[in-house]
Amino acid sequence: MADKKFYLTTPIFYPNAKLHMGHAYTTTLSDIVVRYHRLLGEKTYFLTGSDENTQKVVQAAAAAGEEPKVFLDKIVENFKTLFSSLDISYDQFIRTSDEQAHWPGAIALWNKLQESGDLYKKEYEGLYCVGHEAFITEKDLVDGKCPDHGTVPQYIKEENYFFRLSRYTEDIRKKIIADELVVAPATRKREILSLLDEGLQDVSFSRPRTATSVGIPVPNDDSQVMYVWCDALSNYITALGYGRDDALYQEFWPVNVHVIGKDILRFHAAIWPAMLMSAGIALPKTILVHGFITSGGKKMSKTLGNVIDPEELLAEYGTDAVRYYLARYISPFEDGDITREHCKAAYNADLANGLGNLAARIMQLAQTHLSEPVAVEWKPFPKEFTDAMEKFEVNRAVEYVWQRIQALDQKITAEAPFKVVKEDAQKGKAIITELVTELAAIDLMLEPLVPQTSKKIIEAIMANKKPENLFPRKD
Ligand code: ME8
Repeated sequence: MADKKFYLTTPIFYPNAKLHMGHAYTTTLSDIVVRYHRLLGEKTYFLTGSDENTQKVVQAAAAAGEEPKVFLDKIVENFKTLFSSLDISYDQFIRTSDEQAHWPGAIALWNKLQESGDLYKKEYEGLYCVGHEAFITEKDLVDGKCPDHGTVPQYIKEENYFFRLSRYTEDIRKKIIADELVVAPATRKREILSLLDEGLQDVSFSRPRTATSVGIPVPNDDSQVMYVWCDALSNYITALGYGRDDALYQEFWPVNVHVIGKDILRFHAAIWPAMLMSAGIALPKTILVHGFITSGGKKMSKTLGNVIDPEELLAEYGTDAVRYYLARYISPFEDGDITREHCKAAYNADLANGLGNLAARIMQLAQTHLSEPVAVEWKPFPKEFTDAMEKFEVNRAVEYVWQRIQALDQKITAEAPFKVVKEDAQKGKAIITELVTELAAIDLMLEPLVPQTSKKIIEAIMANKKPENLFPRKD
């Protein structure tokens, strides 16, 4: 097991604004999956980062009246602060503006596509949506605007390099059908297959330097810079040192899981595999596609006043409560909902009255009646837990852990060790020891989900002491 490796990535986020709940979800889900694999003893590598060579960012900096670099550094710092508040255990944060870490690999990959004859220059005319950082078609528009961003797209006529995506449609289809490239869940697999059934068109892979002030220069053609998605997708290998110093690349590629939201499925399950095939690089093993978070059934928006800011939520409830909510109440496969009311109710019921109360009850008994700490042994995870985690059904894994918490609560009530210990000290102590042992088994499953709480509980067990109030009730 020790030499088994596990490499997982999040999307790299646009640093044009602060991260919102959706980004917090992607990253927390990713962290839970990585922590689980780390606990199994696998060698893990966890990558996240920011997608910086984009017009969106330039526009946002201009709107803020700042130099792009100053603006970017501030936002990226803010991303990292949020990740630290969420206890995201990433190994590397890649920035695509990093000319040392990212650019050589992006250029090396471009050269590979070129060598395969998959890049050609063509005059192009079309509509560009800066919100999407992608060309869109007339039929995508509603009242002349992009329905996702509410903006009128730019009409563009220019020379671009095109990538022969069409050449790879059939090969990608076969790999996805055969689960050589797993697209999970099945609904997303069907979605991408139906897109592939229609056939893929070649895509623009560069923009004229005059059209955008940022971008990685196209090798041997000063007039062009790489299109942002071509540049961004390559981060998954450049971060490992592809085209530069490839020890990590050799060790960790192919990636085990790319975690993405449903909005960027086409880029990850069609364009990216085609680029890799063209370059003769192994494909990702799994693309895990989660849904979108809404609040009160609606997209969060300032106008509706239903925006829940992750920083605010963290300040109110703390790291583990936010992680818990996301893990349990947002399905990794479907759209999910979060409201302040539900957060509070879940906090009080599941954490304050549930886990917090259970740990306090048991450790109070242990501290009072046992003369020394219960020796805990590491036991393998139960099948119910591993099954759910291996399938990325994190919410189901959490439900299972909370069933065990409930069952343990019932055991205390049913066996009443606080009474038994008065009549038969030996018997009472044996029950308390069993309770502590079960609490320790539960605690190990809590580590990927609520790491700070898990640590506090195991420390309390080892010190044979009641922990501090883990989740004070909120009124
Ligand atoms: O697309 N609910 O970056 P981005 C859940 N830079 N998740 C959400 C969400 C929501 N409402 N909104 C966004 C980009 N996300 C590109 C990616 S990767 C090579 C380049 C999450 O900042 C979800 O994971 O717009 C989505 O895929 C990602 O944020 C998009 O972040």
